[in-house]
Amino acid sequence: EDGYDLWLRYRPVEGEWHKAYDPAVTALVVQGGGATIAAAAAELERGVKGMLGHRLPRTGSVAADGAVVIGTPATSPIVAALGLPLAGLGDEGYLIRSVTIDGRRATVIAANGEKGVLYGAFRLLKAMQLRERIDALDIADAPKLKLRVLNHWDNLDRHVERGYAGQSLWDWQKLPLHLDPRYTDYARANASIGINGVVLTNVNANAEILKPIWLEKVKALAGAFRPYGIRVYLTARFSAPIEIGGLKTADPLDPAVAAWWKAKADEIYRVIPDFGGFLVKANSEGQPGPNDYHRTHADGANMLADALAPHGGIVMWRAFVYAAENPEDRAKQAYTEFQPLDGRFRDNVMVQVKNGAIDFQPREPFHPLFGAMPRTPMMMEFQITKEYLGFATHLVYLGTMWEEALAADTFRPARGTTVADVLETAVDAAAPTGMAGVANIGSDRNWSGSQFDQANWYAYGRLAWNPQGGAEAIAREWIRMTWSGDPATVDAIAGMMMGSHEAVVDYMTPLGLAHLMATGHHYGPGPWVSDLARPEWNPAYYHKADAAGIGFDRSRTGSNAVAQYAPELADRFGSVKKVPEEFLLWFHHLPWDFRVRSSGRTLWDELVVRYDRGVAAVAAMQARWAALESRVDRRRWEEVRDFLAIQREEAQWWRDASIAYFQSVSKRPLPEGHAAPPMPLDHYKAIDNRYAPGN
Ligand code: BDP
Repeated sequence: EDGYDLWLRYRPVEGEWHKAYDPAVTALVVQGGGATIAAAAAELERGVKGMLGHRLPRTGSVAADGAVVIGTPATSPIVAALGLPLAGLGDEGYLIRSVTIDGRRATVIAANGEKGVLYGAFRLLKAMQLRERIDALDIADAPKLKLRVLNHWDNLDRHVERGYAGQSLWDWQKLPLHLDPRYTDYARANASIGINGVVLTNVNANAEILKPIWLEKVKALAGAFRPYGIRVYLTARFSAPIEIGGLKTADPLDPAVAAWWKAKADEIYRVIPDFGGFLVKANSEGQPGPNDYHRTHADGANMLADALAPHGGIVMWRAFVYAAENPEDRAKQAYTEFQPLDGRFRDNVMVQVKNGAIDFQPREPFHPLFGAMPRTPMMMEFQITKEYLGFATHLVYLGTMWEEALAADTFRPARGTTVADVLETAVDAAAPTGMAGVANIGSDRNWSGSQFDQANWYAYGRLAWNPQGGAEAIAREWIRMTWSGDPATVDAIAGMMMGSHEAVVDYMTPLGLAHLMATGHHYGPGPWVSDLARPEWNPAYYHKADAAGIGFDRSRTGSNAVAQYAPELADRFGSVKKVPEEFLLWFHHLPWDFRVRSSGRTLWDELVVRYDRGVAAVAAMQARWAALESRVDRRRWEEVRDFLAIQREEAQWWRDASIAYFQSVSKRPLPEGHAAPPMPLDHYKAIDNRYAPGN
């Protein structure tokens, strides 16, 4: 096994489960329906063949015990006649029930729409993958968010920005005439976790994609994904009217510009009638945008929204902005620019906000925009690809990190309103809700660059479906489908995964530090970097370490970024006594001798202890994995073993380099029992990139 099958391995079940499942899945009853119901049927056939070894004959009616009946009341008279309670399930939810039809035992997968049937089919297969009983089923489920989207940062030359899993899956050269079968497997995997939209192109956009020749290729991909309930979206380069439209300006208030986009949208929808819409990165990191014409983000987003609205499309407008003119505290800019625009966006605009206010760091407090724009549909943006978390070779399960962000209390409008609640609560009944995840998928056989990064794709999809879903439960179901159902193995792997995020935080950015990565590739440590052109590109800007202490003062006496949170949180984060320890240095600049509450150690000693704790946690993962040698298949086991060895070396590198640097500033001795870095600081400074892929 090389990991290609992801969590959809459908390996044979053990004898006793064979006995239990066989009589419950003897035939498949499909009455009518379109391509999505056909995809559901094909998946059930595939899964049953794999797990039980038998074909699933199609029958027109329930003729014997064990039929699986799938459909909507509109496509299937049998489903309609059952009068099932589908009312609360929306377009995408499903109901799976053990029923009796004409005196025969049957299982029905019913939904209001075909997508729900497909999701239900994957759920029934999952029940078998997890060895749940399937003879007395009564499962009803529906997604809590409407848009569950992957953002591919894929360039048209197939290079993936911040991608560590090979090239882009989209083989533009062979499209539209050749459809790689991987497109279907990709769509199956996405549908199995409820993802219903994919942005094909990089946020650092190229206007070319909007030309007719490319749209034909996009259409072919859309056709491959459509049966799986997935819509395609594109990134829109704001200056496209100039670059490919021959206009002199891209000013959103210029009628010729608006007309160009309207015509472009009309053209796209003629080619792809169910096109999802645009994702836009504007006035950020050199990207063009409305500010170039002294217009607001709302002016820009609304102009595009008006072009898409007649076709039902939406604009996902990113709030990831920071400019050279605001060097005081980069963390404040998005809120400062966007919060006053609340209520100024069209109904089909979503503001897409990263989980934290800086940039996908190993740990950040939640972004203060969540809860602060109650009249604006707000979309979460997580990064599945591990740009700042050791790329694909470090085993880091992101489920716990995302759970922490989603469970954070915004105190807006009142205590108890979590980030997940903000995402789930539509601003009005018709308004969109959603989540975006920056994909970690590429052309590698294992899709995500490592076996364990598949878990992050999986967990993202599950949390987009239900932002309240628990990271541990998600990890455990992924393990059972991906590795083994043996309880001891599941426990061991779950233990590794559940502690893995805390480990990377410890060995890279403990106690609320952030952005200490070396320039460009964001891989190894570079806390000493302080000579880049813009202040906020430098790690030194973020840690502010000097002889007196370390940390970024965002309290009232500092940048006052705390004031962007609800008053209760501003008070909590702003107080050295009350701030959660994991965010200590995110919000405060403190003396090296500051006493850390939980341990009573000095800040300096605590930092060293945490760096070492991180390295030790990686060593513990290695030991756990070594013990599983006979429990999982060889090839995947070896790959993980090797990657853990890389991670161990690099955790040590992070620890040694960071301590060497901070010690050169703090001038303090290492606490007892903690070894000095083996090499002088200059050695670590000279390691420039360890062959890390760049941008
Ligand atoms: C940063 C990445 C950069 C992205 C940017 C973004 O380094 O490659 O283009 O985020 O999200 O983290 O737009």
